[in-house]
Amino acid sequence: MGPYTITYFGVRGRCGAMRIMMADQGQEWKEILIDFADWTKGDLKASCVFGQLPKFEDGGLVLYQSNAILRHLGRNHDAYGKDGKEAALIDMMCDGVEDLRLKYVKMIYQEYDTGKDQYIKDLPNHLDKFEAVMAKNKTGFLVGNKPSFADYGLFEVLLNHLVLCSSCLDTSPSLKSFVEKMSARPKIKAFLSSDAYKKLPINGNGKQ
Ligand code: GTS
Repeated sequence: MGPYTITYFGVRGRCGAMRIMMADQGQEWKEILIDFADWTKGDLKASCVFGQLPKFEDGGLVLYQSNAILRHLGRNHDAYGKDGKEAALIDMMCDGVEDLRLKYVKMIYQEYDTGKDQYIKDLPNHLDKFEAVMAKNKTGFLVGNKPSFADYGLFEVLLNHLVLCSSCLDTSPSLKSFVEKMSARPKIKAFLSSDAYKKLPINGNGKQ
């Protein structure tokens, strides 16, 4: 597979899940980090289909939209379910993760000082849905019996939430065990302790 190249700003942001996924799949990739101050100066922004990053290259294929990139990786690395029904459920869970990510991003970028406490109070209501799916499936993954791209997305968004509130999974035993097991997968463990991962802030505004 590949070679893969990610072009993105120097944050985990919307590339957190795909990086963890590629690391776990034993897939190497190249990073091109863009300084936000230079972003609008050249022609990169104008060349991006939606005027935004991340940009992902798989050989000659150029992709934008982080969830489309995750799906592409899911297809390439057999992490998109065993059949069409599992794939549909994985898509559904990916969209559910996206809804949570959007709430998180809105709080981080627009309401951190005024809305963080309320966000944390409301969090069990959002996490309960994932807890119920995880508990029902009983395999330690959202769908099927191995990690899909939706699991990597959920894992990464939960890591961010644990930074926001270290006790946020205390009432979600299945999610807590999921995060522990994903974190202990050898290639994920190595990636999470690498400088490449640790040097990048979670978000572009320094809030977390
Ligand atoms: N839906 C897109 C995706 O999932 O990839 C959103 C991409 C996006 O919002 N990119 C932001 C961007 O390019 C950076 S970040 O929010 O991912 O950190 N911003 C610069 C700009 O000019 O819009």
